[in-house]
Amino acid sequence: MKRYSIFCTILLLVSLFGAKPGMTQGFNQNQASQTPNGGEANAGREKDANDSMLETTGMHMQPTTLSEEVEQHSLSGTDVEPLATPVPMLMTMKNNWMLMLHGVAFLNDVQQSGPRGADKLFSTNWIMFGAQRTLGTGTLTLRNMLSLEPATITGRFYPELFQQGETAFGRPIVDGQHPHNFLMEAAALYDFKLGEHALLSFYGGPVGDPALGPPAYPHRMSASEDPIAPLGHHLQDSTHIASDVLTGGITYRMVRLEASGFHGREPGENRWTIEQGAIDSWSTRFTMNPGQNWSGQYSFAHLTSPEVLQPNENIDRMTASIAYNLPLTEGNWASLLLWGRNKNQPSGLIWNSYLAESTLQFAKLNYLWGRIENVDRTNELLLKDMTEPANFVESVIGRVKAFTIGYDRDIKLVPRVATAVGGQVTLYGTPAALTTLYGAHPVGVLVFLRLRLVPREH
Ligand SMILES: [Cu+2]
Repeated sequence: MKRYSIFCTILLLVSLFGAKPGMTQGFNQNQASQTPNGGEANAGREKDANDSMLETTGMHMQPTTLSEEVEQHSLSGTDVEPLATPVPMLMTMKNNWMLMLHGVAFLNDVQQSGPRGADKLFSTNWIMFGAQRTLGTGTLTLRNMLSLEPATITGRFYPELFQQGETAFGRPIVDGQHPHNFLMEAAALYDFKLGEHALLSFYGGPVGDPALGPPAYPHRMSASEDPIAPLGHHLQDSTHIASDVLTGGITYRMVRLEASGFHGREPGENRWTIEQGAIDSWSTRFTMNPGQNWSGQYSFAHLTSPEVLQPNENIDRMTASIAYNLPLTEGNWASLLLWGRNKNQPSGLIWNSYLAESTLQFAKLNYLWGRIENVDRTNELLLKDMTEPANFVESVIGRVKAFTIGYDRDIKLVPRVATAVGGQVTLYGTPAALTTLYGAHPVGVLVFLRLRLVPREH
């Protein structure tokens, strides 16, 4: 525990110490390259790395190859998006460091209908500090991501009909989503160029995001305005906060292959602490980014004893996804198709989840989005407010459908903080086995205030 605390403290200090003074400069990703090793950016950096360099040179920063996208490390873990995806963040140069800061906070009020519906006011949020520089012949990146959700989501979960996964007060969470950990990520990354078209990458940290699935929902552009978790979270991208993660990857032209080792147990209920454990689980991911607008991945993981209530159970998780991003003159259009599947061992229980989501930003200040899900649920949903019986055998109870549509609009209040008010409606289709408990078509309505750090030009 002690060595991790030291590691995290150093990372936090490095990012905070450097990041704070420089952040008065706001840079748009479209106007400056954030890849220290990326061609012109590197030449410029070596010549004169002063605070205003990027602003004055106006270099192009949109990655043009998968290697450049990987090296930017603007998402969680080693995740990538289509090359044309904009990344809202503040960035600047300080000495030899490129400093990055991005984050988002939603203040949400949710109201749900039906016998199991609940209401709550809560906030979902995260902030990420990044620092990047050339080191030796490669690029070193340090990253620290924090969330205040352990404080802003009271009662250990927020209401979300049909959501399951993890525990609250020793019971399975039913119709709710747990908060993220205070320490979402503390990691160091090193990328080493192997010739013109190949990149060798290493990633590691006491808390990190192994190579599994697409970028987790809080970080991907196609879900940028939807504050709540997909119902398929625990079949798709829930490993984005894992302990003791090590990843190696090799990128060649438009393809990348990665392998990770990590501790398989999900974070415990105390979301303030850092956990640790043996590296007992692994994942592997194949990524392909053909052209500027597409990104696809296939990944497989073996999770050892992920759930505290079923310590003898392991999970094989498989995911595949295709993301598409099209920048528009006054906005952006980001979409994702995603399949995730769990196979519980030794029971052999197989459950699937399907997701389609899309977010359209138009006329600069407006966002329209939707998410469609079709997700297998288990009989854990029958255990609401109950302690799990000792002889409980999990089985699939039916497939839930969820359709979400939402809209928000930025209002100009504070420089560098995109402030929006908006809301979304989710219509659910209940499987036959659950209609008496939920009603056939319960509805969830959520209104929110959203704050996002953005460059000054916004
Ligand atoms: Cu999550």
